[in-house]
Amino acid sequence: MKKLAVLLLLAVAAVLLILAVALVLPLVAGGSAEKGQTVLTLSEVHAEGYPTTLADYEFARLVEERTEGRIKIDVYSGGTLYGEETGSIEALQIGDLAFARVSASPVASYVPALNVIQLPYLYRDGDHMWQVLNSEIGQNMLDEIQASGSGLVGLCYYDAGARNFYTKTPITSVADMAGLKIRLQNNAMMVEMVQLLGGNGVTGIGPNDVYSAIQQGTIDGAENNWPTYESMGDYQVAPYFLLDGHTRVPEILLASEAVLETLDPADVEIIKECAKETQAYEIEQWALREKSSEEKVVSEGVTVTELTPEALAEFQERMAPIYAEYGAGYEDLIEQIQNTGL
Ligand code: BDP
Repeated sequence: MKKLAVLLLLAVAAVLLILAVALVLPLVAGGSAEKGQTVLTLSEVHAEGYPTTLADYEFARLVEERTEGRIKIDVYSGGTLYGEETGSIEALQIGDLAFARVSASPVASYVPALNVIQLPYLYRDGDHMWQVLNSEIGQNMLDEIQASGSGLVGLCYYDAGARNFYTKTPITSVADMAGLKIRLQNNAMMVEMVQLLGGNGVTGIGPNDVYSAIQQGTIDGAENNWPTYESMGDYQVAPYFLLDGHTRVPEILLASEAVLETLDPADVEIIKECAKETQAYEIEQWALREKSSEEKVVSEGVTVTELTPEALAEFQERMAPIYAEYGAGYEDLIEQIQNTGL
């Protein structure tokens, strides 16, 4: 009788153990593991159909195909997992999330060297930026993300065009920026940029919340590219778009170092290779969307202001302290970037 009780107890313990393992496993690797398949999660702030979201799905498709189903990536778009990219970056660092497609701007808060490739008025145009990103400079920066000990792994860059200010009231010169509360990404250099122009930078508002912040008057405007301005609907509440192109900030597809360490190294190589392959696809989608978004907001009545060369020069001249502070120690690299393609 006693023996039977012990056996029963052992059986119950075994069942409990199996249950515990089954419950804990899904928490491993920022995703779940089922039938020999590891399911990983990717966070994206943009909506379905946006160029980066399309690239995320393409990345997921390639990874599942090339790992023969060993790795499946679930894409969560629209900021449903993390509305502010800082949240997703921190989740990657502790291995709570496997992938996030983010802007390089908030990543620079964790990897300061990244500020160098997004200095204000650094690139002549998009081609110039891509020549830099596709050169050793771009690869070194991507490598630096992991080498810095951030716990993040930079997989590839995507295009995000140029960022421009948009506001409730028109801006035609630096003087018009005085006192304006401008929403910015979580990056101290960008806050300083707006301060140098006479405005006040506001951080901590996710891109999906900019519309309501403008509507409620918490901020007077924000800055972004054509597709985000259009996609988030911000043009309806801030109909003045200033074509100053102050920054070109590439997007980055990030992975969690902690999560990658749980995977077979051969699969990590596949993941890296697939990410690189999606870059050209995103750039193609980007070009189409940049054009259609611009056309759409213009047809809906947005006022686009182009600066005269003199007015633009004033914006650029104000940036000298940023080059002195954030460019310190990178003088040669900045010169190399400026000379690329000349
Ligand atoms: C968009 C980027 C997105 C950023 C957003 C922002 O694609 O990754 O989150 O800007 O301003 O251009 O926060």
